[in-house]
Formats: sequence, C-alpha cells, structure tokens
Amino acid sequence: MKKGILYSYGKYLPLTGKTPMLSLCEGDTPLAPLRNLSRELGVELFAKYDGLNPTGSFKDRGMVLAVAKAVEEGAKAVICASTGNTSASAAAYAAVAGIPCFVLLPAGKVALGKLAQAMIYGAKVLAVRGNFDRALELAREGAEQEGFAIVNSVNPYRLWGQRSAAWEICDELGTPPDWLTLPVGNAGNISAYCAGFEFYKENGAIRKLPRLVGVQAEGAAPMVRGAPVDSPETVATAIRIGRPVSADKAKRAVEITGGRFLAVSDDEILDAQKQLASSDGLFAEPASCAPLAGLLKLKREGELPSGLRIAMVLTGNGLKDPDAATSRVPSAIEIDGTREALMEVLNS
Ligand code: AN7
Repeated sequence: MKKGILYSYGKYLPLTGKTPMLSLCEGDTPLAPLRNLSRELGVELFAKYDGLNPTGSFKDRGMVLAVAKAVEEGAKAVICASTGNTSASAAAYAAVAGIPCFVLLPAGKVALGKLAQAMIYGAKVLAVRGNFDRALELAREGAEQEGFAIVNSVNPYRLWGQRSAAWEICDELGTPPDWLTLPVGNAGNISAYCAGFEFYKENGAIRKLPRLVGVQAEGAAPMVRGAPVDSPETVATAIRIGRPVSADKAKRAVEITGGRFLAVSDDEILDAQKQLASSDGLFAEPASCAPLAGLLKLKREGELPSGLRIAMVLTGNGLKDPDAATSRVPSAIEIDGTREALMEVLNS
C-alpha cells in the first residue's frame, strides 16, 4: 500500500482522476501514551506526535492536498506567509511537485531549523519587516498574480487534509478521546479537527465529539481575549499571531464541543517543554507544549477532572528550534580528555 494522506484517506478527500498523487509519506503518526505525565495529572494522556511528519510538523497533512490541487488546477507557483512550519512544508511539496515556492516570513522571528528547511527545499525566501499578520496580507496580494496559488489555510484544501489527524486518532482509539487539546495560532488546526470529528460523527464512525481545548500564549491570545492583538509576542514563534484567519470557525469549534480556550505564559510553555522531554521522552517545539502547560495549569487550579482520556497534539518537532530548548537548561560540562577528569564528574 502506498503511504501518505492522499492514499490513506483519499476516499474522504476531494480527489479527482487528475489530482497528482503526491506523497512524502505524511500522516500515520504515533499516538503515544504518556505514562509519567498521566500519573502526575491523574488522567489518561496521549500525545499525537505530529512532529514526526516528513517536514517535522502537522502542516504536511494539509499541504500535500493543497499543492496537489494547485497543480491540478494549473498553478505555476505557490506562495504563503508563515511563522515557519507552513513555509517548510510548502517548500517540500512544491519541490516534489516541481513548481516554484515563494515564502514570506516575519524577519528575525522564525526558528532557525524552519528557515533552513525552506531554503534547502529550494523556496524563494522573503523576510518581511513586519509580523506574520502583515506577511499574510502580502501573500494574499501576491496570489492575485496569474498562475499563483496561495497555500495558507485560507486555501480550503489545507484544513481538509488536516482533518486526517482527527480520523487517525478515532481509528486508533476506536472512540474519540474525552478532550483534545492543541495549540492555537491562526486557528486553522482546531477548526480542522472539529470538522474531522464532525464528519466522523455524521457518517456514524463515532458517537460524540471530544471537547476541544485550544491553548494560546498570553502575549498572542486573541481567541482568549475575543479581540485581535496588534503586536503579538511569545517565545513560541509558531503561534505569534494576532489576527487568526480562522477565528470564527475556531470559536464555533469550541462552542459546539463544549470546550474552551485558555492562555499560558512563556515560562509555563518552556517549563512544560522541559517536563515533556524529561519525564516522557518526547521533544516538541515550544508552541506544541502550550497544551501541556494548559493541562498543568488546569490541574493546579483544580479544574482538571481526573480519569479523563485526553489527546494532546504535538504539532511540531523540538529539533526545529534548538535555541528555545537550550535557553533554560544547564549547558554541557566541559572537561579535559582524561580519565581523571571523567571520574571526577561521574563521582561528584
Ligand atoms: C508547531 O507555519 O501558522 O492554529 O505559518 O507551527 O492552525 O495556525 C504555524 C502554526 C501550532 C498553530 N503549532 O496552528 C505557520 C503557522 C505549530 C505551528 C500552530 C502552528 P494553527
């Protein structure tokens, strides 16, 4: 069997005989039980480890479909704005499709690993003096040019492909979890999960929708505040977004599932990142650790019912942003290359 979202879930996607069947073997990521954190939180916690996708983030699920449909519909190039992961993914799928890719990034605010990816895959990388929200406005203008397709989540195929993550979780567990928690930036992914669960409910595969708990960084929390944020700021650069494109869909997703939005501080995000890695062995980028920070906060405040089955989406790989990860952990111990020096450390 061929691997990848267009193969595994093609029957639920708008494919035609003319859609190029692109694949980097995206999707089918692990749903890992987190034993130590489950015990600490008093819940049954699973991580949907989407940082193991081919470009290291969940974006590949929707990008494969968006680029395939762009090619099918005659696009000669793709364009996107990005806080990093969308650009890495767009660049990779444009490369396999054989078309140029233009990416607009907020200058100086993209994790180095993501920048390296966009460049090595061969995208034309533009660093915009301005934040993500401005870069997206420019990408929309660029996409008005003949032959250009925008592959941000304003492109409906992106969220359609991202529904596959909800389907994988239900297929694996047999039933949906009680809660699904994930980071919220442009608010596309939470909307895609909701649509994915709703689709499964309508076709009888599941009976109820999980509560969707969307977590933002305090300095970039328009969904929590209920209003746009003009100068978003957070260490979790992936979700440094003040005007989410899918705000209305995300609001509805939380309402119809009985879920909620909450905000966590940068310190709480970095603490959660460290704890996830050191207690359960998973390394996720800062944005992806906002949900764990949220669960730990709810637990502290007595708002986390015990015994729930919770799926937490680790949206991006920790290796993308080593600067954030190393900012608050002890550095290496430098020693002379001698047995004595080694023994001194081992016995101290
Ligand atoms: C790791 O790459 O917006 O709420 O341009 O990279 O669907 O936006 C990334 C977003 C969560 C938020 N986790 O998802 C981009 C971009 C990671 C991310 C989000 C992003 P949405």
